[in-house]
Amino acid sequence: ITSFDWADPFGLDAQLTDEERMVRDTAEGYAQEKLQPRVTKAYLNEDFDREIMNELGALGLIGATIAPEYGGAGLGYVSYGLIARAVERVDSGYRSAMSVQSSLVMHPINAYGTEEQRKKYLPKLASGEWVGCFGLTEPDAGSDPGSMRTRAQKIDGGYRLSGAKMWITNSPIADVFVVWAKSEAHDGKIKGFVLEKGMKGLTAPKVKEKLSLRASITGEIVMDGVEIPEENLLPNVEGLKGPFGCLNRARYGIAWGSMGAAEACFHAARLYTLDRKQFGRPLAATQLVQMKLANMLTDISLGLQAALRVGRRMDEGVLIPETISLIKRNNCGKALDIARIARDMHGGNGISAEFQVMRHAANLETVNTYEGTHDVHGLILGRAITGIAAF
Ligand code: TGC
Ligand code: FAD
Repeated sequence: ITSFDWADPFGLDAQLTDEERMVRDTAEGYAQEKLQPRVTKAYLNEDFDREIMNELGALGLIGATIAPEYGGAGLGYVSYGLIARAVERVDSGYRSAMSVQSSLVMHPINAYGTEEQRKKYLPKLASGEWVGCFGLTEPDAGSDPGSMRTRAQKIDGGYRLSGAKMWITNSPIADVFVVWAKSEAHDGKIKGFVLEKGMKGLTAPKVKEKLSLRASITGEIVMDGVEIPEENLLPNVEGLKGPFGCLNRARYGIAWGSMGAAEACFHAARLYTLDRKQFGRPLAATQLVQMKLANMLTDISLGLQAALRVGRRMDEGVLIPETISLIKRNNCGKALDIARIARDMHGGNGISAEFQVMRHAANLETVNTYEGTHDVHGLILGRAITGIAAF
């Protein structure tokens, strides 16, 4: 019989390759040494430090799955997941910045773009010299992106884009905007376009007074007849499968990332309740507290194993979107429950920024909502189970 390791019950570590362990250690080291010390202030001041993109880029943590010839690290999806987990252990907002750039901006340019677009954009996005954002959601089209109003009108030599996107991570600081619009020249089908900062008619005002994900910057994208050349169209995809192809990858990363935030809360709750004494004994000596810790450990261990399974399949070239919905929904929902319970276990201290857990809980409210809400992923699974779309 081998002894039980409460921090890694199923031996996740032993299921990784040497390369994956190295990536994990690099990401964990950076996140704990460089991100953890600045997160509380950034969160309280609602401030995203732009320099973080360059730091992530310098370590190869942006666009990790993109080929080295375009500035990526050429790693697999399990490595990408481990990066998300390490970064989100500190803050979901930092993971957001990384996953939007990697999965929602670099991936579509890599997968749907031309060779010229790959050469022009990917290396600068990988290094963090440029920041990218992804505009799908609109004020009146969130869970139902097919009802978007943004239009691309054909003009001589290119397109004119009009419309507004809402709740866009990184947009106020973005250099590159991947925007999805219904294109007149393509029978009204959804196409992807690459916009650049400074184009006439393009603005990206910041969304202020968020009570969640405050260390991440969020904004609108307002397009008032923005004219772009033909070469800024992503030619190789049309329809909703374009943006969904990006979302598959980001949602997969979030399934890992949310478990990182959950682990941070679980470990904090364990240490706190071992240390804190009430009624003459540590809180951890009570049955209620032990049950909560056992539940946390169970959900985290199962969630990580499931994410690893999906990642291994993706690295084998097998991508089943419903399995990504399953882990995105489960892991975000469980992480949010864990963070709320960890907050409760810290008593009054739990509401203080110093103890971190309430920041994670507030962040996970967003993580449970964006990239497809908890219920929308339930409906995606419901459709797959019954054959009936109930959206
Ligand atoms: P539906 O009829 O199901 O599909 C339309 C077309 O898309 C294809 N498709 C997919 N392709 C690849 N991967 C997937 N996961 C796909 N899901 C669907 C499908 O085959 C079809 O193709 P075709 O060729 O037949 O046209 O579409 P629907 O309109 O009924 O959609 C329903 C639903 C609920 C599944 C979908 O709209 C949905 O997922 N809604 C949630 C929206 C969402 O996730 N938004 C995310 C915005 S980005 C974001 O939140 C970034 S936050 C990032 C951060 O800061 O970390
Ligand atoms: P709605 O779709 O209006 O949903 C409201 C509620 O209704 C939810 O509980 C939902 O589950 C429920 N609901 C919806 N449809 C149904 C149904 N058919 N049956 C039952 N219940 C239903 N988007 C981007 O494009 N790019 C980004 O970078 C980005 N970043 C974001 C960052 C932050 C901080 C936030 C908060 C959001 C971000 N989003 C981004 C948007 C995000 O993807 C949407 O908020 C999300 O998809 C939900 O859309 P909605 O807010 O319009 O809610």
